[in-house]
Amino acid sequence: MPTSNEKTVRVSVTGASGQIGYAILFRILNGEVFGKNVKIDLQLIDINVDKIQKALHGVALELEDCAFPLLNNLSLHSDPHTGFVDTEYCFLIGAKPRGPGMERKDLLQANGQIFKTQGVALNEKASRKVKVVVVGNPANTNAYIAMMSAPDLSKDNFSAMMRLDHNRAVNQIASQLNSNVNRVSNICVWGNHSPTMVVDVTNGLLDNADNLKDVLDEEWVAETLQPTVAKRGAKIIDQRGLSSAASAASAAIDHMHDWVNGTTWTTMGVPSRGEYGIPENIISGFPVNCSGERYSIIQNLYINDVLRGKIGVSIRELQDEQENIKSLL
Ligand code: NAX
Repeated sequence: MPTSNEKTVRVSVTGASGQIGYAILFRILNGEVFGKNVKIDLQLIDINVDKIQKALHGVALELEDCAFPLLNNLSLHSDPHTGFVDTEYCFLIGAKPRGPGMERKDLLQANGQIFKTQGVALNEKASRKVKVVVVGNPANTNAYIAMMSAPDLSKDNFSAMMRLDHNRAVNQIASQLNSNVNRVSNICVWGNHSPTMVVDVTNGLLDNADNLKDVLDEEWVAETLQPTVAKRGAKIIDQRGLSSAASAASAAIDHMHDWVNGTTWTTMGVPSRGEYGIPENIISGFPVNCSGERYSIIQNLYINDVLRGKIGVSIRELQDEQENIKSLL
């Protein structure tokens, strides 16, 4: 029997009938983001194409068949203006895949239009405290477009998912040290969610005590860790024949969970206010702490010249992406 102080949150997920959608929805309703006592109004959005909407209905039937006690209400949408009504937590996963012969700039344009429409819809319909994580690629620039298209919402409401890169790096470090992932902390990933992203272990710790710099071989970090993380997505496509889905869903859950529940030292793609010389409004991976449902960029970290140069390359890539979609804004 519901009690009067039972909490309900409103959550929207785009691309809900895609592969990441299929991997994330069941975990959200199992309480893995908001906790086991928080009920969920779930608003699923996918495009207005018969086959896709039919698939979305199929997913909804399965969600119902799980008899999740936390599912308060389920609604299906093809229009973000209805799917984002009063939404408080928003997973923007849906995006167009890169088609044959399509260049990155064509993908930027095609997806830019989607994220512009969604930003406008969030501006009009979402809760003023909505937390948005953009997963659909190119995630950082899509998040930028959504943020710039929602001038009545705070820029703090928008983020891009860099957590898969972060989790991949943590796993590689832990396995190199023959340790559990829980023993590795204080690492981050700077820049774009693309092969230019930069893994930074400068402040990393093992067991909250030993500096990772002292226990990891510097050459391994530069020559193995960085390229392994950068090429991991391509390797998964090569082996599985499909892009990362369950691991991407897991990272999106970690991202939103930590934003909502608090954490120390993780990576989020968030808009720069000029931190570390990164130009304002560039959505870059930054090391953050989260508390009270807010993130804060960790300040005053030492970055050596080599890392600074690599981060610069990734930031320039983001600036080029912004230049490419300028006409949309
Ligand atoms: P799928 O192609 O399986 O699913 C995408 C879904 O989005 C489809 O159902 C499609 O109809 C829907 N969609 C397209 N346009 C939409 C719109 N305007 N509104 C609502 N829904 C729309 O892709 P999936 O494997 O689920 O990947 C989704 C996105 O995540 C892709 O852009 C992918 O590149 C990106 N990824 C991002 C990652 C990250 O770390 N940031 C990692 C994993 C993944 O590659």
